[in-house]
Amino acid sequence: MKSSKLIVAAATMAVSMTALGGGTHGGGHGHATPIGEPGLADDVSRTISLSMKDNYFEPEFVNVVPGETVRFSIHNEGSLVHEFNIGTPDMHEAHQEEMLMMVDHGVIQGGTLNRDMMKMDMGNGHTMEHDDPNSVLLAPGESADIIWTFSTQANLEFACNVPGHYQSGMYGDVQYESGADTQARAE
Ligand SMILES: [Cu+2]
Repeated sequence: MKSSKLIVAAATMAVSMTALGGGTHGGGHGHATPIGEPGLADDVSRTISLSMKDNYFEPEFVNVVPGETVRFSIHNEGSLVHEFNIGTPDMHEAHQEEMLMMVDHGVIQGGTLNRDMMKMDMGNGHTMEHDDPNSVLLAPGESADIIWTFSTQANLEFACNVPGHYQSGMYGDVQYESGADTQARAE
């Protein structure tokens, strides 16, 4: 994992193709992911509607209960491509390097998302397909649902990792409502 200082430097340089080879964004430690897991529609306790604007989310934070399964109904109401991604700040930072490559390759061009190009083999068996269950990439006017079961307390944010968007404030906190104070210190 790179330190947070490096992301700014990385944004100014070409990112090597190997950055795509990192595997799933959340699985870096080989243990049960702390961020939760994809949920089942039958378990959904409520729907949270989230709007994407240029460049911020509305609302700017969400409250969840540990173990709760939430349906996020996400709408891109901006004029740019935006991402919704549930993860830790470290995960978002790593993901921003991959997103930078998608811009470098023309997959994301302002308000245009080239889904065909996302499926192309980059020559190393990897694609720029954006199919992780904790994230979705939306062109202007598009909507999507993500059903997510939250684990116990973790330092989570929902964020847009399109280059520059996180830095301009396009992220929000996942706040745990109750019963989670015992683990609140877990970074
Ligand atoms: Cu964005």
